[in-house]
Amino acid sequence: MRIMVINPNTSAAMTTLIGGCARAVAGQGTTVVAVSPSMGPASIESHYDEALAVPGILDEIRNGEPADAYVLACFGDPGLDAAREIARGPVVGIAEAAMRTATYVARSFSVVTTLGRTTGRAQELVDRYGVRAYCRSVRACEVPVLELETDPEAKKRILAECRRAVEQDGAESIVLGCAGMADLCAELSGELGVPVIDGVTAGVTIVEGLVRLGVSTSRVGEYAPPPRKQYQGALEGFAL
Ligand code: 5HY
Repeated sequence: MRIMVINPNTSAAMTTLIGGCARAVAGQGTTVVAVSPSMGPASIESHYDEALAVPGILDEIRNGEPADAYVLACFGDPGLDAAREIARGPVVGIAEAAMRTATYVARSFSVVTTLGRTTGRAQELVDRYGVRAYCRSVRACEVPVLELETDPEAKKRILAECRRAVEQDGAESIVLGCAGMADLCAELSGELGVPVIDGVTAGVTIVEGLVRLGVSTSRVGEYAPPPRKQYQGALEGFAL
């Protein structure tokens, strides 16, 4: 099977990191194609960024290489519902994947993400995915997304925030709140002594399972293909 992992921001280095982590967990016979849209924000750290990332995501799904399933590798799960309306196979966002996975291995989790201004979105997703009873807290390490790979203090700051979540908030597991943290799971888990879950790798294993089950997005009701219509201006090419 072929899984498309979409990094919705346009940072090539992050797409490479995400692709490597996704391939490390993909099963035999699974090809992972990690892509980034040709248009969109360099990183997604605000509602504005998130909104502007969605056309690029949808363009990749419509015009990119065909795939059996998709992972949206941005913790805000941007465009998830729209992607499900048009994608041929199942689509999972990394926040949903990581949060739900945490509930299989612990009675509680905390999210540790990048900037504090994105914690409201993470809280919204906790409610949307019905895991409020498990979520102890949403914390931010205040490391900007693109500095995760360049700031020598980044790992230390993420670990410190994870430790506060475990020791002060009672979190029995950690959900990493950025695709750029995907390579830190094992190291953080070893330091903290609790499960640390990243949505990129969780998302790949979930969609692999859905494809193996022969299960995909329902075409009835809310995720039915969108009604045909015209789109003007820069979005003219998005007519289905
Ligand atoms: C992400 N932003 O996973 C999110 C993280 C965040 O560019 N990739 C991004 O802070 O929402």
